Amino acid sequence: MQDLIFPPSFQWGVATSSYQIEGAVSEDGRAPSIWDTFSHQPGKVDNDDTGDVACDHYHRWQSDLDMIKGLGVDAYRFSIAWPRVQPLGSGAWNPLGLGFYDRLVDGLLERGIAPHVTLYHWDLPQALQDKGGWAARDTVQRFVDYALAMAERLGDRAASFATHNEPWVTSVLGNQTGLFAPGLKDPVIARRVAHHLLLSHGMALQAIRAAGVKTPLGIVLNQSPATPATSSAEDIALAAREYALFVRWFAEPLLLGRYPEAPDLPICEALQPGDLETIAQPLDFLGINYYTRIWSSTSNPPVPAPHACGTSDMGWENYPEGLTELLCGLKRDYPLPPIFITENGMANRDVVIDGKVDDQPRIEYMRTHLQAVKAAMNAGVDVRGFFYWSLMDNFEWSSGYAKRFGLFHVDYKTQVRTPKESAHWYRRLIEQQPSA
Ligand code: IFM
Repeated sequence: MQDLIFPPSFQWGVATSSYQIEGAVSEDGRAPSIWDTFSHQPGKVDNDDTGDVACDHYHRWQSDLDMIKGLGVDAYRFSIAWPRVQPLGSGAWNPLGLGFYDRLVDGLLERGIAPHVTLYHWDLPQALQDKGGWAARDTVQRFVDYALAMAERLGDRAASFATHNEPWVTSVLGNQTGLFAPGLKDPVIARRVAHHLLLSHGMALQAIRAAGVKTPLGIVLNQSPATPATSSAEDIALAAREYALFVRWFAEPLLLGRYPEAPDLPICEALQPGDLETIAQPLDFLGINYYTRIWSSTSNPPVPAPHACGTSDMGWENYPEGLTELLCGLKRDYPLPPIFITENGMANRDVVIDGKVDDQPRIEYMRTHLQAVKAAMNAGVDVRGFFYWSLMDNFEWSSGYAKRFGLFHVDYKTQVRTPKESAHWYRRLIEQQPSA
């Protein structure tokens, strides 16, 4: 592991999100989110799984925090379920929901773990979707009110606030392909949603800073480099377009205050004067979620990606070099704030045998991706931390519970958590880092 020694101040963490682990969807005043509605529609999620119980973290949070502490990590990234703290997305606050996150944050601090809070990881209150969801400009102000309230409540204890997790997913998978909640299939709505997400991020940062909250503020983007499958002009052009829609469409307004321009790129018709200046607020950090690369082939059938490092159970190519390529490309193209790798991990077909889960492919994935992070740091990219996705197996959105990303295996019948070999490996890796 000698090649995996990081600077003493580097933060080691694990990540989860509210709907994927909490369960208790109708307890203590929580109202439905778009994911409750979506997952209860037959055929939307594999096996018709829902987040009704998930990992039952809402009840088991204390032992889950002990489990996190046992890993020896410095930091835990989790999200707040908006419909738990403000059930209808506007108006009344729910003291029981607020109390849950107060206790979670205090419980982390008692265990010496830094709480990194994501404000929106896709569980929009259904009441707001009923009024147009993120396609409606009014939802922007609703989010700003919610974000400010959370920042004022937890800002004295949180290590950071990220406004949104992966706005590309909310916009494209939720509103263009319909694979995720709310399940719409309209590219114009999807672009409007993307713009409103970015605008709500900028306005939230303005409001939180104006209120005097000093906690570091940022946003989390899912990003991938795009590789042309061949050296043909068509494949090269496709890779450039896919990179523009996946990476530049979000990075450019945030970091340069403009949308990427090219004749074949769509325009954003929701854009109003002043929006871009609002979106481009200074960032204290940028979170990057990386899993795989985009492979761009115009052939029919497409030229297959090489898959030299194997494939995850999601069918995604393991391509660690892509993380170095991505980070170095971002540094080349944009003025970057400090970077955190807020998610990286793989789904594996994990089974418990004699109380053990021997997930060697995951260890290899982590080892090679951490090497890729180091290579980017050696090339001058300012990476401050790494959060493995995910702490434990959980509700993998439209794939349900079949896909397992966790360092801990979850038996959904008994809720027993079993550390996988990768959890032991991660703990040993963190143990051997120089102390801060
Ligand atoms: O589980 C998701 C997470 O919610 C967001 N980023 C990607 C993960 C794996 O698909």
